[in-house]
Amino acid sequence: MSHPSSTHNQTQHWRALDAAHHIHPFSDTAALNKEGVRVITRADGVYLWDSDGKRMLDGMSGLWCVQVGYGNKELAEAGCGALKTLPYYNHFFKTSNPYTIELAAKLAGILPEGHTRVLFANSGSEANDSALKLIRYYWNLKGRREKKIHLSRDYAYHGVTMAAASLSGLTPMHPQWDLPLPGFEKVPGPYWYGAKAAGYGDIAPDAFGTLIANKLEEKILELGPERVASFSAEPVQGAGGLIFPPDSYWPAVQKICAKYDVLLHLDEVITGFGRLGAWFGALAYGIAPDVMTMAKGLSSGYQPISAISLGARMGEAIAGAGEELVHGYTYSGHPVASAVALKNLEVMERDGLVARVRDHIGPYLQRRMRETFEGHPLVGEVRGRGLLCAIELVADKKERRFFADPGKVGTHCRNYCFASGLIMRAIRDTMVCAPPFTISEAEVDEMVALAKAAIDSTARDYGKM
Ligand code: PXG
Repeated sequence: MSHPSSTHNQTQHWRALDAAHHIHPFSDTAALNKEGVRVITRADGVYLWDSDGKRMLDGMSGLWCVQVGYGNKELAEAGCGALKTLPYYNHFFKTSNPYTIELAAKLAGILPEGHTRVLFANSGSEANDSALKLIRYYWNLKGRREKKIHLSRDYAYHGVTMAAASLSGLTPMHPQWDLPLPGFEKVPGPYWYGAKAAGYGDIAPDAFGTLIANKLEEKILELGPERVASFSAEPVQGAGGLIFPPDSYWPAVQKICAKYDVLLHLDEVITGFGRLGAWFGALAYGIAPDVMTMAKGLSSGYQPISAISLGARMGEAIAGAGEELVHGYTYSGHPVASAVALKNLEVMERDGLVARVRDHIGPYLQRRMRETFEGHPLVGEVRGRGLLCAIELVADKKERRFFADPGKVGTHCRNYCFASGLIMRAIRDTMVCAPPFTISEAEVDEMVALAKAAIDSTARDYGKM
């Protein structure tokens, strides 16, 4: 297969230009420039190649998004077709286009009940920002102008706009920007594995799920239900450490939101489009959200596109408001992105990729991970569902005690992964994977073997083996 360039000089050249002119997201620019970036030049299936020709197994689907795997020609052709036919037009001037119309209708067919209307944006952050505006608008339409507080959870990741970062519960995301904005409040998340370290004692998962849901109720009562507009949450927390709620959590949260008339906003940016073996986390956990946001897997990451879907009560109020909705982006429902997303959903449906995650490759990955790591001296817990899996590296397995300097051991392990050609995320000391839905059993075996070698080496370096 052709390759732009694999010479060492070419890599040096790109590194120098990147260091001189390009500031990277979530990176220490000075440190990165000293080290030099890895230049990714091509991808196919579950593999990436860098400019020196090194091959890597992408256990993260990019950033949790490449559901159909790399190199899908049908998606490429759908994008090319739209680029040639209608490279751009907008939806502002009483206009629409076939790609976006068909995509909206397709989404209405797979979304949870009542979610028949969607708006489009270009990223998960924008979708969440838009969702919060729509929540405010809904309450204003209802004459409940005092409902302005947005609740969300510790460890939540909702993106980086002023509002989405305010909604996020990862505290390092705030000080550089004087965030959160006023009116954003946090409640604890249902991180059962961390419960003991957080001082909750030896509590069973379901009891913990109920206890944490009750903290939401306490917070609503403390702030005054008449002031609380919404509760935002990821069905499974992703970038915060792959936190799966105990079974008791979501039913309790749903009841609390209904009881106090708090709109439930589900952020399905990671969990949407089959990651858990159901089209949405809402369906996997039986949640009925008022508003949902989605991105990433909507186009398998092939194009930047996101969507906000409205459940019946928000949809009817907003679509029937009888006045201009003063919101929208130049690229809302971009024809090329819409064409690619539409093809992506068609391919996922036709090839049964969600069922594959639910019935075959998801269970296979979960079984292989558990049998390989549950007895490992450095591993406290293996948790996962569908094609999401986390391996928690701990100082004391029996006591569920974390390492004193969170992130150090995880980064150490991630460096071993990278060196051996495996891409896994380290979130604090949790190793995380979310491979493409097209991954084969043999590729899962390869991923597990590389992860095992990296975790064994880490364990030896920390005197655990
Ligand atoms: N919500 C969730 C749940 C996400 O995971 C966003 C919103 C924001 O999406 P955009 O498209 O604005 O980036 C995300 C994004 C990581 C990582 O390191 C995760 C994300 C983005 C970047 C890095 O795990 N998630």
